[in-house]
Amino acid sequence: MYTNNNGTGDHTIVKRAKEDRYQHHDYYNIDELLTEEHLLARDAVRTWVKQEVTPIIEEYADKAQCPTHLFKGLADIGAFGPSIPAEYGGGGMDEMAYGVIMQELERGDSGIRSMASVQGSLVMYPIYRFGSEEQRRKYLPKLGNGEFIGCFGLTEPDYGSNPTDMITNVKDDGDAYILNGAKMWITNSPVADIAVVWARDEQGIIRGMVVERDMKGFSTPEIKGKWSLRASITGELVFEDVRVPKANVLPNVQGMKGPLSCLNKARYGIAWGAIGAALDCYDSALRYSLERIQFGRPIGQFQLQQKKLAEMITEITKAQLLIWRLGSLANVGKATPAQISMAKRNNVMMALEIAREARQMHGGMGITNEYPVFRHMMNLETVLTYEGTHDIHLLITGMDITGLNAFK
Ligand code: TGC
Ligand code: FAD
Repeated sequence: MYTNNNGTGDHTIVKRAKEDRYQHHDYYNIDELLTEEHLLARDAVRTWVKQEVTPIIEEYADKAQCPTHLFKGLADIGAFGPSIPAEYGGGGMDEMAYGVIMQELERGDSGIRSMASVQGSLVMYPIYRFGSEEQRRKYLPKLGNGEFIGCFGLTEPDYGSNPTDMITNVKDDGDAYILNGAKMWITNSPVADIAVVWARDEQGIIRGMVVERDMKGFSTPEIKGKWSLRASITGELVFEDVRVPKANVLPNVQGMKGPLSCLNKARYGIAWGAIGAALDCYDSALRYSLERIQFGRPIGQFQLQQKKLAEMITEITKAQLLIWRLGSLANVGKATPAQISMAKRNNVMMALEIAREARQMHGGMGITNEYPVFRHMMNLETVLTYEGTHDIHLLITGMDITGLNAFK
């Protein structure tokens, strides 16, 4: 319920259902660069978001609850591992299809996109890429159809931007490893059935392993009090002498290139996803500017408001072109980690700045949950930080162009 704000002086209370009036915006005809398959995938996810996410997301964000019932729906629309082969529970599509799906999900909410990017890029992908055939057959179909929820444990309380120095460790114990340590800020951990965990062995080598929910000594306390990504559940992973069978260790990778390769996939998806959040903020601001009357005319008629809208669509279009090119490179296996960093950094900051401008354009209404912009803005503060902070991605670009490491 809200007070009519159309400037007519009619202050009757009208009911506004959580109707999703989002319209397609494609200023540079970028759809012409996508295939029929990409457009079908995108439109199917957009329809699902309008039906399943928009009507409930404000309430879940308000209560800081995760809509866990959506995991099954995400599986049904093919959001888990879109580019993993279908025989292993993925969608068998290309990287561009994966991207447009992430964009549409984040148009709904960054937390919903997070559910899908963790499951697909950070859990299914490492098992597919680095796992044994037995591990692939055991876990991937169940992750793909939403029967299992997964999480990814890299960050530790004292090692965020610098996971290479992690202290979580395993010790050899015959046919198992004994795992000790803790991971922090782990998306989905309190509801996860399995966790892909990265830990240091006795030789100092980083190894990946699948830890299952019922393993003794393994717990996943929830982290509460987040003002951002409120519809996404976040927790810790605590390991107290957890006996992990050696059969659960991913055999085909050692060292930091294991987890960092997974991050390439997820960062790529985030670079697409951020455009979705930006588009939703732009869409809402554009519509509001045409409906909101001040000084006897729609605020969209004032030059200052037009400047904001014109700059928003310009920045969105530049981000779309950047990601389309990155998607083309990813499809042929040529997208470099540094190129992915550039896109993640650029597109997330672009989206955050658009969310902040859109909030201003909505005036006081912009701080309420009548409109999606403040929720997107709060979410994007996390997106700017996770999967490598804004500054870390700048340093990755800096190192790539100079050859000099400014991290340490
Ligand atoms: P460095 O010495 O440069 O490299 C160590 C080894 O890793 C290789 N490598 C990569 N391999 C694949 N992809 C990449 N992007 C890679 N970057 C490095 C490298 O070639 C080397 O291999 P080898 O064989 O020679 O050993 O590593 P460093 O210790 O200097 O660290 C580099 C740095 C700072 C860039 C890296 O640590 C980093 O990216 N830090 C940021 C941490 C981060 O992004 N954490 C994300 C946690 S997961 C998360 O946030 C999920 S949120 C999910 C959601 O809800 O959506
Ligand atoms: P820090 O590394 O302590 O950084 C603090 C500040 O210092 C930042 O501004 C950073 O840019 C800056 N800084 C650090 N090093 C340098 C440097 N060398 N030069 C210049 N500046 C520097 N992790 C997972 O493993 N799995 C998950 O599923 C996951 N989900 C997350 C969900 C949420 C909601 C959040 C908030 C985080 C999640 N993370 C996850 C963790 C996330 O990846 C880390 O928060 C992020 O990598 C930053 O680490 P940090 O928070 O420890 O910050």
